Amino acid sequence: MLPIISCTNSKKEIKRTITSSKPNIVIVYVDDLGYADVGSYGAKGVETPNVDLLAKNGLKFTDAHASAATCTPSRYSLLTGQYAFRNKAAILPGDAPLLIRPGTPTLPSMLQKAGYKTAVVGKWHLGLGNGDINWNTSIKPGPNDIGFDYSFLIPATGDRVPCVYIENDKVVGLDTNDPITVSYKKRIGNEPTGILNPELIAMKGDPQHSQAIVNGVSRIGYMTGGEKALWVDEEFPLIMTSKAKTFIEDNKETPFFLFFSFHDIHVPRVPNKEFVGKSSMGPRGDAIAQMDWCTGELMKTLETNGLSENTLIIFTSDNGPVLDDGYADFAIEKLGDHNPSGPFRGGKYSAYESGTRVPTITYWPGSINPGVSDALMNQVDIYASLAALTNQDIKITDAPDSKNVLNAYLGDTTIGRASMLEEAFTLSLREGDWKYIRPLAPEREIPIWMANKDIESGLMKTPQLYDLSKDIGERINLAESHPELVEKFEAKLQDIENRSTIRKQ
Ligand code: NG6
Ligand code: CA
Repeated sequence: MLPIISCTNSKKEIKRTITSSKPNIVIVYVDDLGYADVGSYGAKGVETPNVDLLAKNGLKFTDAHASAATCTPSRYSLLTGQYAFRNKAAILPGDAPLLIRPGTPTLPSMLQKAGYKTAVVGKWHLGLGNGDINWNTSIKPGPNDIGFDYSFLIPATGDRVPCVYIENDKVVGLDTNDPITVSYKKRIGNEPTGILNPELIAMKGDPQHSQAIVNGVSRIGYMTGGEKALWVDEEFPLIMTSKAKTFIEDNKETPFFLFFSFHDIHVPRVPNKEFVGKSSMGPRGDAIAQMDWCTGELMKTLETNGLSENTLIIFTSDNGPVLDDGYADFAIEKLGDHNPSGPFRGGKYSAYESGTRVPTITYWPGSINPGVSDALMNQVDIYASLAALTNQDIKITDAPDSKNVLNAYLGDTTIGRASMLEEAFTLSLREGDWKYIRPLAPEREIPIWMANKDIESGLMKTPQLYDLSKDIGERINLAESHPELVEKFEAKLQDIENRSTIRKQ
């Protein structure tokens, strides 16, 4: 039975049947893409025709959030339906153990039960193995042990070693006579580093990004060996789209779920020569153009295989925008009049809205009506919403923070969440248009590298309270004039932390 979606909103009653309860599902997950970094959300200085087409013919959200202002926590929430603080998820080094332990209910394992073939292609950054990884054997557990049938990974981030691809648990192209060793603690081997040999690198890194040099770019962490397996950053768009294409074509007869997880527009921004100069903003803008091209290639693959009308695409980002994130790539100098955060304050890392409020589009021709939705949305809900779409019962202990807001994703209601958490280096609560930012614990300080980079962290030693209905830019702190609201919202945050307000079934 196909679900009948019916709802009333202030404008009109919509009653219709979606075309399938088992559509293919593609999550296009861009890295560090800010709210206004694509044309349809207000970008200047770069064109994004493919993403704009998704927005024009799909549903464009204005208040949709990654669950955190950095990558690992957001991905953790997306894949587990749990807020990341429950597992103390924070940005991981490249040799961290797998954060989502085998046996944990996950979005892909839920979809496997629903009969889907599942894949992740692209950036992972959720750890691998059990600690003390041997990169020269099968690296387990990994994504294939928590619900993915196929995986092709950048294991951590583009700026962290090891700079090799991992396909289904194995380093691609590894010569066993040239084994890989990785260290995040001390220099290993005698290879040059960014600090010792600045003459070898074109794009200067900050001290953290000045360790191993791979493909002329210095990275975080040290590695030796694996010469033949090392990636070439400029090839990312071609390799990733080709892996995604193959997965789609191989599985077009069964429902499939593809988590297409971009490296772009994270640092180091080293776009393919086809995209160099495509924007007026230097590498950061060119990386946006490259991301748009890859998105277009994905859409083309679906079209040529006759899958467009039977595929739900969710396009979004893992956190807000950042300009200087470790390399001298002129992101600040060449910005022109582009504003990556749009009307919102802050950016990546920040507790202000731009930390988590990201461009989000759902696209499913024939099943989602084009439009704009102001519903309050959070990626932690994708799990329960897709479970509802695919008729999967999920236990109360599975995905405990995830709510079924499928009707909002499909555009049948403009009601999303009433309240939700935003995770940064502190926790914030959105309650409708109110935003409460918890003060930083007395013993904690704003990380020095953040302060040095002029990042508006949103961290303060005193509470902050904003009324976004009148103050979208979070400039007028109402905490002192509304102590009763501060108290109420702090109590609610603690309630969520103590799990007493998790999904009821
Ligand atoms: C930070 C890195 C930053 C980036 C980030 C992870 C420093 C000073 N900064 O620690 O460059 O790699 O981690 O980004 O090392 S994320 O999008 O994967 O969360
Ligand atoms: Ca990110």
